[in-house]
Amino acid sequence: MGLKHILKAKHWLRTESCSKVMVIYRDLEQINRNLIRPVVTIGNFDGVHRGHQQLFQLLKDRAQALGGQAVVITFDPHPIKIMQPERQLPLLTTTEQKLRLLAALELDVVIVHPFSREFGALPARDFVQHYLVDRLGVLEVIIGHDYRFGRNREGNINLLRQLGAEKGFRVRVVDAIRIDDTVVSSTLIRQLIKAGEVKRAQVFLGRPYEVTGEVIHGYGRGSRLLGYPTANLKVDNELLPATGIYAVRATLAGKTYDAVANIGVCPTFGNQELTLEVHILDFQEDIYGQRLAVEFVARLREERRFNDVAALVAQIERDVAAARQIL
Ligand code: RBF
Ligand code: MG
Repeated sequence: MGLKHILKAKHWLRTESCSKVMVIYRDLEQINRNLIRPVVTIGNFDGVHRGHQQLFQLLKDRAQALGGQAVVITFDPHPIKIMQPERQLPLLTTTEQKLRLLAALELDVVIVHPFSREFGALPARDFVQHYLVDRLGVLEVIIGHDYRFGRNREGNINLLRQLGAEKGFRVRVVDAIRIDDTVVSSTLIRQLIKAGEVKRAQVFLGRPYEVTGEVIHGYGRGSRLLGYPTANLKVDNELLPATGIYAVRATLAGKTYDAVANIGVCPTFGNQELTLEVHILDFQEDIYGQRLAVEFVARLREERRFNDVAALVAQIERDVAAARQIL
């Protein structure tokens, strides 16, 4: 099921294990006291990294303790894209990836609210009253220590606690987590991916960085000239790792394969545009038009210009051997 479809209205996304179904709402206005004793968190959760994962675990624990539902409110587009469009903020996850990750974590309800200038201008108090209290009937809010909300980012933990005392919900604040003495943040992970440090990024993400896309027609040199056919991707994500050659895992129609990927301009041939190409090991099928997910496991080397095709082919052979070792 494609996400455009998922996002149209209320929908259900099954978790990997199929034991549980997560309900997705497309708008806070769709909620009208229909949630069960909701324990709620609010945020962008770009990357659904290990800090977010820990917060979601607490959310689930509290929901279970209170006999209620674990509810995530998030936004699409990301508020920064609307409020500060001049700021470059390549996101780690598409909304579809975010929803799949949240479903895999077995959350009960996700509300993906469409963020607009109008919504961003809502006073923090009104957001709490109209949505959290009136529509959701929130029991408890769990929130990151630095979370800000409402007009001019005026809402913070203190205001939320104060409103909670007035209106009868509890507030729990979660601190950033540290791994290897480093505070886990989406910003840090973006920097690592940009630098090609996919292994380090994986430590903070809790899984390899993944991009998705559709297989489109490339130059056709891969199979004809080199004997290494590549699937060229029309990438959904805003952020690609640094140019270079990577050992990756490619998932196609639910099946995962070892593969090598090249991100770059193919200086040997001088392409006009940056491409992501994936050569799936021991695989010959025609997959044009299909969707592919690519997980970056390790960076093998820089992209280089070779003087002749034979030298490039010899190097690709070594890349494939290196990828087999790693994967
Ligand atoms: N092209 C380059 O110009 N320089 C490279 O270093 C390079 N490394 C590659 C490594 C692998 C594992 C693969 C699959 C491709 C690589 N290519 C490289 C891209 C190659 O030129 C491209 O697949 C064909 O031109 C078809 O588009
Ligand atoms: Mg190709």
